[in-house]
Amino acid sequence: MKNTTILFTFLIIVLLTACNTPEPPVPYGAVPTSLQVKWHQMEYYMFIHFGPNTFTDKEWGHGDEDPKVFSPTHLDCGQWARIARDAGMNAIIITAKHHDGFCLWPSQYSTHTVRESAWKDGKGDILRELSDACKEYGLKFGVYLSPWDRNHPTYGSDEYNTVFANTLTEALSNYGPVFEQWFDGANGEGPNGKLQVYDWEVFRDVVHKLQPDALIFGGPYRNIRWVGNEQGYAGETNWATFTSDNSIDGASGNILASGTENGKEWLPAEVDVSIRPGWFFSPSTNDKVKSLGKLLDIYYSSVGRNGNLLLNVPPDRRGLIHPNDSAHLMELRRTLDATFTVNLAQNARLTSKEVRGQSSKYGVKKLTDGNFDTYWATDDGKLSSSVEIDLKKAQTFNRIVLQEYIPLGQRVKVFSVEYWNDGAWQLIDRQTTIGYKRILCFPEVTAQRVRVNIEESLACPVISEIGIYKAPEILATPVIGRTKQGQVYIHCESTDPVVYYTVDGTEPTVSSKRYTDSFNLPQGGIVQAKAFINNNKQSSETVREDYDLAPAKWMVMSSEGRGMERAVDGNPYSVYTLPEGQTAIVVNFGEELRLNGFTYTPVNGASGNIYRYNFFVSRNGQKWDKIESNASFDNINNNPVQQFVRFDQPVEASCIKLEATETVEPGKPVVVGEIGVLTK
Ligand code: FUL
Ligand code: CA
Repeated sequence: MKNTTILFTFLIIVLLTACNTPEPPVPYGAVPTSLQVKWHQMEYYMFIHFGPNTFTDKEWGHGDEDPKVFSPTHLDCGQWARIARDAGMNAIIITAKHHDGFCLWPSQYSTHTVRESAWKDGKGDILRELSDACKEYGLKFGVYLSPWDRNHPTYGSDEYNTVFANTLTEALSNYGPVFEQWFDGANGEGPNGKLQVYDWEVFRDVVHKLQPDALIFGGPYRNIRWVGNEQGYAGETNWATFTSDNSIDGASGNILASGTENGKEWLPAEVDVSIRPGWFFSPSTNDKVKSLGKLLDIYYSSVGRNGNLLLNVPPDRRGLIHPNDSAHLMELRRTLDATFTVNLAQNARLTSKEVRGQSSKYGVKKLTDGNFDTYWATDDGKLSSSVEIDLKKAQTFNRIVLQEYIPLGQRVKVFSVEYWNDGAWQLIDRQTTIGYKRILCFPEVTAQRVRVNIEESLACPVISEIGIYKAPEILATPVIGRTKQGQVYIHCESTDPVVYYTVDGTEPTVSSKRYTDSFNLPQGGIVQAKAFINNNKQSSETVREDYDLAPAKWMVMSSEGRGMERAVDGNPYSVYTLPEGQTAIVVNFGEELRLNGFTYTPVNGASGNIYRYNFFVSRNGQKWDKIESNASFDNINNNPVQQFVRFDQPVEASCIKLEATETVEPGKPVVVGEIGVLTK
């Protein structure tokens, strides 16, 4: 009797609790597969571009290179894997076959492989060595294969589709589990000049059959989308949902970067970018490995914007990752660790007016329990809500991390973050999407109370985690640029600095104008900028650009020669090389100007820089007056900086002509970074 009572009471309690716990929110819109959820959780992994191009200094090999050029002297995939692991990455994807058709394994279906190379007397297999190394270091393994093949004799015929399916079969059968199959979208001509129509259905079937757990990048049957650029940036708005038209190139970069709100498919963005200017190693880029500031900026613009970061680290000719690349990767790791180890919200007091069914199962405590699978949610139909975070004492922070519980879909459309200061809420930032992970970066704030507002959501918000962090701020020197139309941009290779600028020749301070957006300066002026971090306690040097009239309407008059517009596009780094035999460049202003002089911007290290010159002006383009005769840009060889030439007296002109009478190395084609005028 007693037992029955106990059982009965127990049952009642169970039933009551069950009734009190509301149902979880129903999924909204397109949702990820469980494989896609796992993929999101990978966040950051390594791309390896390696092959004959490593040795020939090419980005796209032609497929006619001697396979013997492939001859790494100290190849060690264990070194790559160890560096990837130490960098905090959790997978490696390798270019098993790039556009040159060279296979990094001894494929039976090609004669352009490691077997024909000088490496290990043709007995080596890089897919074997790398997949083994990945296992040893606990990394997942992924395969990049370019369907475009500039070597294979069958390319451009039906037969090639079978060859490629066989090639794919080899790569996916013999090296253990593959987490991602990467198909490159570039598609050009094969060795016989023919294009190929790919049989994507067959390729997809091979992947599904041999590696059912692999996600596909590229092609019409993809599960992951390209972000639309190779610079490392996802859109500030980035929906993982996407409505595709089934053609890879059909979507423009912007749509690929931002996804589609209410898109039909779950097709999250992967951000592929190289740590060097090119995808393959070149000795010429050893000093151009992206800086810590730039890498952090890329991290926050990819992982911090609901995308995965596939960072390319190309091994050198020894077959090892160069020390410059690994040093920058480790700096990045250390900075991220220093940033994200202590969550200031961990022991905070969280409150919200809206909790789904007032049930602790969906309560705000779930936001800081470190568990992605538990979440705070509101009642259905409640599409906006706030969470207040009391840090219990004033804390300094500059990063906020938010995560949506994406197995139920991506929902948040507008959100903002505020802090309590002097009796009022102050806005820190207002943004659009969150998705799997969103990291907001902002200058340091010191406050005890923070409020996260979900302002608009497609369905009731479902948030897994909130974190508040303090990142060490990284300083960078601003770079100033101006477009042909006269729009001035100031850019910093780091997320952290606040930039102040002046246009009146005075030194910028924290009371000067704060740079947020480009501004118009077509008539010119002196732009000076300075970057500040750590609440203005630390600053960069001041950088300065002296601008005269913007070349908005100007045209280079030349009967031939491609790229002549580069001499007057406002960009000193874009270069016009005059056609062989032509030594003069004529610029038409499209209006009459009163000139006090002109400027010539040479090209760093170029032998075609102008050393001696004649300079003419004209009011009609027919009759020319010579202003300077066989003058020289002294020391331009040793110090190729912008040259300023002032005339003895002002002249009226609608056209100017700069004629080189001698280049730095006589007889070389003349180069022009930019031509400008002095009107002030
Ligand atoms: C591009 C290729 O053409 C590049 O060479 C590189 O492999 C990059 C990842 O994809 O489409
Ligand atoms: Ca949680």
